[in-house]
Amino acid sequence: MFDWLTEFFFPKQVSTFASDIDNLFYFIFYSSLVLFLIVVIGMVYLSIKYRARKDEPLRLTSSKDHSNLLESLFFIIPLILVSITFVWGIRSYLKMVIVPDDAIEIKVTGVSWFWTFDYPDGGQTLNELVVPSNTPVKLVLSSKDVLHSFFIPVMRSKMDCLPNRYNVMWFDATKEGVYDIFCTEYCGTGHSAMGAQVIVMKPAQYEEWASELGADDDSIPLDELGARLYTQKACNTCHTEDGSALVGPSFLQTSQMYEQERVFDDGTSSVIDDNYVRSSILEPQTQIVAGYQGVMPTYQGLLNDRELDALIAYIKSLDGDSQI
Ligand code: HEC
Ligand SMILES: [Cu+2]
Repeated sequence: MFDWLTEFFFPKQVSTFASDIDNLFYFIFYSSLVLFLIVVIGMVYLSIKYRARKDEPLRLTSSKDHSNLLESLFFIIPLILVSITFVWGIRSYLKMVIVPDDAIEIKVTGVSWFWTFDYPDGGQTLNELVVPSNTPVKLVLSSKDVLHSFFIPVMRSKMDCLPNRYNVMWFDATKEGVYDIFCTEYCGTGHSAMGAQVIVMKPAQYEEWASELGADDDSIPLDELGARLYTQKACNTCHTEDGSALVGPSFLQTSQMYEQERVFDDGTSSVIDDNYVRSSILEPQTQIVAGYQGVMPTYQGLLNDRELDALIAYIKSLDGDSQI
């Protein structure tokens, strides 16, 4: 009913503790606003009332310059406000850090510049976190390279991702839907592209989705599987299909330049063929295309052989004449 009011400052509230956190913010904000108005309006009023007037003699301040009542109030009111904030704050904080025992556990890994999610029953997604609604979900976060930070605004939930150690956060989503995820730790040129989405499904729907996730893609033709991997594995955050260069060269260009020389930033060159594409995916740092930066992450361990074949077939199919 008051959605417009709560969404004025904050995005939708989708987790169990979101409203608590927002309400604490409103409490601090509005009590500060009230105190601000009392002080400022009082000050303006008194300075007008007691301003110096030309034709009036100087009025001396009353000798009653001290009030125990007023001074106690000045002390007690802020003390009450600060105590409420403290107790409320620590209770909300504990709710956010104590993970319920029955939470399902999903592993989140930040990689420059995408996210991978590993599910309890096997299977992995990229840049798409799928969770059941009304179920506690525990996320175990880490990073493959630099510092990242995982933030789901609608859940009011955020945690740093560090290489070589695990951090934990959790939430219980109350509404089905698709919501944004951001990286909130500046992590290099691709930082702003490091967005993902959380898809909240009904628990039954999630079960079905999770059981299909592990299922193999053997029946799909290679180039179609490749096209799917292009978005699933986040190649599309840095490569396009339409010829325009993004962080990396367009796959259309790679496709059109098949059997031609690719020049690297150290002056060497190599013919673009299947082996070149494969090693570009698995060992991107060994040959850096001239004019680009060596920022592509390695996909070693993230793609199996069929998936590599699929990506190669897909890239080749882009220039129209299919050479598979
Ligand atoms: C973070 C950005 C980024 C992501 C994600 C990324 N790449 Fe790259 N890629 C680059 C950059 C930059 C280059 C050029 C520099 C180099 O050669 O390493 C490149 C180069 C390549 C090349 C060589 C292209 C040519 O024409 O010489 C291939 C092939 C390639 N990437 C495939 C992929 C595939 C397949 C994926 C997804 C599985 C992917 N890349 C994901 C940034 C990225
Ligand atoms: Cu990041």
